[in-house]
Amino acid sequence: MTSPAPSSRPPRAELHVHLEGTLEPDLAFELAARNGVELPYPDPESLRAAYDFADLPAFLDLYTANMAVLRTEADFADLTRAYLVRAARAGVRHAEISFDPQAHLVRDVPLEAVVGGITGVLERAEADHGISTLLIAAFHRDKPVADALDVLERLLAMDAPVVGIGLDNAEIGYPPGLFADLYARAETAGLRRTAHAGEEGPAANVRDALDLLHAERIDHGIAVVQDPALVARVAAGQVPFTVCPVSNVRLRAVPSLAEHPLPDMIAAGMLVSVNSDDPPYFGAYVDDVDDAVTAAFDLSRDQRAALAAASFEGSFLPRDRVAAYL
Ligand code: ES4
Ligand code: ZN
Repeated sequence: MTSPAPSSRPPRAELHVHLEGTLEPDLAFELAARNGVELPYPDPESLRAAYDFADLPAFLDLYTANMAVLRTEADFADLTRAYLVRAARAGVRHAEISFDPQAHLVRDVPLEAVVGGITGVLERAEADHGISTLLIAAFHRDKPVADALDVLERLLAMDAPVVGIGLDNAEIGYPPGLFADLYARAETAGLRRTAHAGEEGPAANVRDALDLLHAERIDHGIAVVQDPALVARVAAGQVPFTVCPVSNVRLRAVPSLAEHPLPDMIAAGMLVSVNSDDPPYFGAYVDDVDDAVTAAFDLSRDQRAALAAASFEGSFLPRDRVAAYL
């Protein structure tokens, strides 16, 4: 897909993007060659052709397998830089990027290499790419909470520049309440809190993320529409929801964009932003997602401007920084 120059789009923030999910097939092959890692595909085109997913677990299998090419601090720096270059073209002025520390520790990649590679580039993101950034450490809900707590303590001990924590991976069978201790520790440490909930799981997971984890923001959360009382609550409280409509279609959480609950969430007065999730895997960076949503729901210029404003309003930036973007 081609994208017009950033000036033709309203400035926006991106609040829901997995750094490891921004790995383009070309870069995957470049890093594989550099690190002597064998990918089970002959070329980048064949890898991209495999990006056809039956559900979230099928996507997570390939997403996790491709991480084998990420080994050194330079790899994480290159990955981060490539995302920022493309995000700038999409009109992104502020990005809250999550990464999966556990996915690299299990492969014996040092936490220092992961954090060092990412933050070295993020420190220069404003000067080099015109994008302010915040980093979120996401934890795997299908792993024991003790693992997550251990990694969080390590991040705190090394004074890693993370603004907050998230919770990702397969949702079914791993309800939010399992991570109450992790979120309590993060809250005590002064970290911000988001969590994937109601992506493939029920509305109760959204409620539990709010009540049991004290999540300040919900990633996806599309199942909320199954519970009108909860919709009223999150609308009244202006809880930010970072929705990824193309991701939801590509992972078959919803049958089509036309049937996506985004318009209902907006109509209910919820604070909703539109995001990419894992752009190359789902064939859409956030400008492509904006275009797809605009076409599917025939959004007006005002509605698009409201979504762009909501992307900043739902951020973890201080209020004066948000105001400067609006
Ligand atoms: C993810 Cl789409 C999605 N859902 C849950 N966890 C994830 N990690 C990366 N992408
Ligand atoms: Zn996600």
